[in-house]
Amino acid sequence: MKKILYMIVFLVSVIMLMTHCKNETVTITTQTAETQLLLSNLKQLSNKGYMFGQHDATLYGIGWKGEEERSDIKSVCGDYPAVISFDLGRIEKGALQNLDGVLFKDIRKEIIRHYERGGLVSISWHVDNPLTGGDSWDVSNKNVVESVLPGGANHEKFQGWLQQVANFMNSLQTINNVKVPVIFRPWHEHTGSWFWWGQDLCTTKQYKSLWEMTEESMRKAGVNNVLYAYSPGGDAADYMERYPGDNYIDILGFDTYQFNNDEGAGAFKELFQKNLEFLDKYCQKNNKLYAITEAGYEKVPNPNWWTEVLQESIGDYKPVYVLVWRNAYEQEDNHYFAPFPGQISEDNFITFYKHPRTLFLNDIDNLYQSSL
Ligand code: BMA
Repeated sequence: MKKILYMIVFLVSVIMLMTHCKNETVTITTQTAETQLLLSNLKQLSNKGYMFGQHDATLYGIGWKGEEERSDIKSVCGDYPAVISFDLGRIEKGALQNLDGVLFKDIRKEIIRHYERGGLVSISWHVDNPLTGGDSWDVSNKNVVESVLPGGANHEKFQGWLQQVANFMNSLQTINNVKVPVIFRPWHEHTGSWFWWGQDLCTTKQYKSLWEMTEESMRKAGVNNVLYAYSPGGDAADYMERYPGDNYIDILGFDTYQFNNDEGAGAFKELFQKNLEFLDKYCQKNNKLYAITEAGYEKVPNPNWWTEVLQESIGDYKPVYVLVWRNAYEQEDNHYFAPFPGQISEDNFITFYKHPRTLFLNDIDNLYQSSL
């Protein structure tokens, strides 16, 4: 009898040990050496100046698409933006191209190329609505976040969607099998209510759980080449309300655009200063980085916008980068945020480019080497 009891205790211990080890391998996936190096290099770089970036910069621009080694920024100032961002919207459904009609294989190629140039890559995710079948902007139902969390009707389905994102992150490998470190910036602009994960569409607890679940799923899928960025769209007053916590976030950002013609510049500057002041204090105290994850003035109708509005709004603060949104190639859309040859802010952009604190690709050393 005693023997049997010992046997049972032994077997239970072995099973517990195995389960424990299994969990360990799952949860203790640390970031790759390149990802850790990138983070420390970014911290040093923010003392030198702020990098300039643009979304989809090398994929298309005004009047062109899919040309190698081209970008509207480069056509204007002769240099690449130091940061390029890309969007994974529709990857969750296994689509071949994203919501802006760009093939994921081209996005992957451009990410690896920009890494090889030594520049920084950021990734956003305008994920479709898993409950209604609509897009990110479909806010017709307020239970979407709840439905993807553990216990929700769409939880399993959404785990599959997260797996698609993880597969893409894991596929970002050079020919030497180095995994390319990227910034991942999901669940952005949640302080507004225009995305299904926005302010009025879920509770604070649900929003935080969404982040926790996302990062946990990435880790379980072996994603170890990602730094996470948080980017509300509002102002500093409600900045921390839904902050997932320092354990989840590497870079604290914000998305702020100028609207309503030139009179909007005052409001833009004010919001910028308020956010930057708050972030500067918080990040110094907590050893974090901050960035302007999205900014811009559509069609840049102010010829001096770059120096008189953007640069002045940033002042002496130390964001690691400022990124403007895309220059859509369909000219008739008039949806662009950076200058291109002939655009009215072109000359002023060159002045902005030459300023010692604005960093373009040639101003930075390779962000993945320890020479910084
Ligand atoms: C928005 C617009 C849309 C685009 C989306 C994702 O701000 O540019 O046209 O589909 O970003 O890139």
